[in-house]
Amino acid sequence: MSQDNEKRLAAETAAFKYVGNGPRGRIIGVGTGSTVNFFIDELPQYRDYIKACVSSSEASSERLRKLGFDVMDLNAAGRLDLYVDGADECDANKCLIKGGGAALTREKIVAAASDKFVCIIDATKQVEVLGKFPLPIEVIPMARSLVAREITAMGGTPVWRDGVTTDNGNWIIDVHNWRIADPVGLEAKLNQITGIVCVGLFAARRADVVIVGNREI
Ligand code: ABF
Repeated sequence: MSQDNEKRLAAETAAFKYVGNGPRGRIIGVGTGSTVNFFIDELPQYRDYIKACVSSSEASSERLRKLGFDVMDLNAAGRLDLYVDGADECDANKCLIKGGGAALTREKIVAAASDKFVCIIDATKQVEVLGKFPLPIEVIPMARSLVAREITAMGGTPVWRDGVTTDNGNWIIDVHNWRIADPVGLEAKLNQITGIVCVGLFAARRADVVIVGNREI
């Protein structure tokens, strides 16, 4: 099966099982990326089940609005019981690298506000050890070099994603050459560095369910 078909299948499976089988009139959290775009395109057939959405990016909000869904501010929505999003890498413990699309901060906020985080991926995203995909880190622009030096001292190779500004007005550093054997420990350590807004390592709050194609793990 092609990568795109596997993404579409994961999106269809998540929509059917976690939206279509859920209660009606819910507010659901919706992530970002090409797999999530397939998920959004599935949602019109479950319209009765969705009162509104909270989205992790301007791009997803626009796509949802075009399909006639109401997109709410998280502050007004309160706690969500479902969040569906993609990932760049996923290990056997459902720890993730996210942020290839530069939406990691909002994604982490929506994940933190949700009771169930369903991650939809194709098989190419499954890894034994996280880190082949460069780890995205959102930084306050004036702290870019400071953060880069700290990361270098920790053994990573920081590369500024030049030309990219996040939805929050910040910059992204991608950290190459890191074999992330302890995702929880590394996430906690990076969270202590001044100037870092958010780390694209989702380990403390990892996925609850991962759907690969039509397989759930
Ligand atoms: C978001 O979209 C990100 O956290 C991740 O970077 C990306 C995955 O994109 P795709 O589904 O296009 O592979 O979920």
